[in-house]
Amino acid sequence: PDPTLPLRQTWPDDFVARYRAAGHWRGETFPGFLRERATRFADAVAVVGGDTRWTYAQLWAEAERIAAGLLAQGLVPGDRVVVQLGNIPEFIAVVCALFRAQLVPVYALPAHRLTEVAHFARKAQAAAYVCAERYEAFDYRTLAPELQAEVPAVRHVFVVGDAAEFVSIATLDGPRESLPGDPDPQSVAFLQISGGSTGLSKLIPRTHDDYIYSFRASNALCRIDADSVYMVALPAAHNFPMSSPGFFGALYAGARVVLSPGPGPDAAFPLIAAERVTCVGLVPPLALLWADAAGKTAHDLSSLQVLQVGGAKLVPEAARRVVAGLGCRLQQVFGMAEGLVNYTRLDDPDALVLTTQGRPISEDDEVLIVDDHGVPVADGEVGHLLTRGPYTIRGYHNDAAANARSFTDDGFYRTGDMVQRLPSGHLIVQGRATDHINRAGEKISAEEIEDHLLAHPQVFDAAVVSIPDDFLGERSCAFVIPGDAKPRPAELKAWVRGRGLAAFKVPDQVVFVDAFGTTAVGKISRRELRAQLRARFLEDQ
Ligand code: J2J
Repeated sequence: PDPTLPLRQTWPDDFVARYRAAGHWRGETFPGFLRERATRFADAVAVVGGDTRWTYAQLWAEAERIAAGLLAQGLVPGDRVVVQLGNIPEFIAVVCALFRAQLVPVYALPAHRLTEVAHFARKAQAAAYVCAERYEAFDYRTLAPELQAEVPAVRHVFVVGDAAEFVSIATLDGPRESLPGDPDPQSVAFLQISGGSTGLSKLIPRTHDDYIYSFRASNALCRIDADSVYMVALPAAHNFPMSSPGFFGALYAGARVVLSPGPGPDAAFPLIAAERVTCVGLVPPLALLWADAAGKTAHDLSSLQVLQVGGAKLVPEAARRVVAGLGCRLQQVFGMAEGLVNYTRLDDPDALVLTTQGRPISEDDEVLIVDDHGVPVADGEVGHLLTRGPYTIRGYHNDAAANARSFTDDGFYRTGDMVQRLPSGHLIVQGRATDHINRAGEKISAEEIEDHLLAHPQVFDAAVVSIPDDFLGERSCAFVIPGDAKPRPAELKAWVRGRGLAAFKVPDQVVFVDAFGTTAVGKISRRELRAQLRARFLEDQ
């Protein structure tokens, strides 16, 4: 028996009572609402991707088949399952199946590789791994046995496509009587992956009650209803296209979900025209690409009503270009997988939409903006954003050290973001207090990459910093003090890649220095060191 089960989030009783009384938490569960929609919207198209079009009834039938099959294979409710699938309909079917069987998905991105997937599996003590035969030219069936060798808890591997020696998702089946009833709404539905600002990614436990509230409320703010067509253009495992309002919001509303095989205009525009897509979420660099391409395309994009941009800061000038290029309503989204999501409202004045990152979803989202000592700053001043609320976690899964760092004693999550609040409640993101690189919305921990560089025999010391980048917003730059022999930059990049990491974590640039030559007296923090290196580098440009 696993002492961490059943996984529950730990909001204090008085908060639980408050969130219920306010109607935020309604006791809904994933299998509960999906079953209901399968009846209410039985013949409406739920999911479109590749050659597949599933109605709500078909999606639910697929989910039940896979759910029963997973239990027949020996998984038991409560088991964690690492899911690494791209933007394919099976991603949604598998996740719905896991909910139906009371199995707990742990979401990996397609870009993740052995080191990362093994870390998630170990942290979650996952019993199974679900992957695609291949996605974007990578064969995940080569990763699976390596994962099992590193994390023996992973006893099962299930594959979408040609399963080779593993079990195919397509052939799974089992008695429907074996399926459990609906779960406790306050139990953990899945584990999401954190951006990982310090060291390795943490696992984020989200409950049925809290997550469903976040996308139900998002639907109202993004005007998603049964007539909407929501496109997933970013990787579907990201919290943004999953829940803000994301494909779950769309499924909750009885809308249609369209999975774009890639985030660029080439893949997305024909699908927008064919499916009459009404809403899509993008990161800033993509939004700019789309805005430029929209003027030149022959595809009809006139169905688009709302273009959401989030994941990284959209500066006002870029926001203007996006609006001019696409001509639909812009919605800025400032969210985090740990919870709090801010939206500009669709009827906000243009000035707010262009210059702010929106305001919280809920009147019960508590926002504190404090100085370095934890004292609230004066109105309008920039400070650290702390938050607590009906869909913000109170702690990471299985990580006491991170919890001590990332949460205050009274349960506020330290977001690491520096913000300023306007009298209207809208927030402007002004920077951050943690050392990660926000590379076009993908968060990279400086510390994690430094550790991998330091493992190279010819690296004496390394500091990884974010550098402003015209296209990506930020790129990563590794400052390296070489050992006796100086490796080539390409060699160090290949080294990081070879450590089993996602390609987006490979430093974009490597700069060799003789010393970190700090002017400060005595010891300085890594954070100050990174700041000095960044400043020196930018001065030299
Ligand atoms: C500046 N920084 C932003 C924005 C996120 C919706 C939208 C995004 C995410 C997400 C999400 C930003 N301007 N508009 O989960 O549901 C940075 C902040 C934040 C971190 C969280 C959602 N939008 N950010 O990006 O967990 O630094 O979630 O704390 O990946 O991204 O990253 P992540």
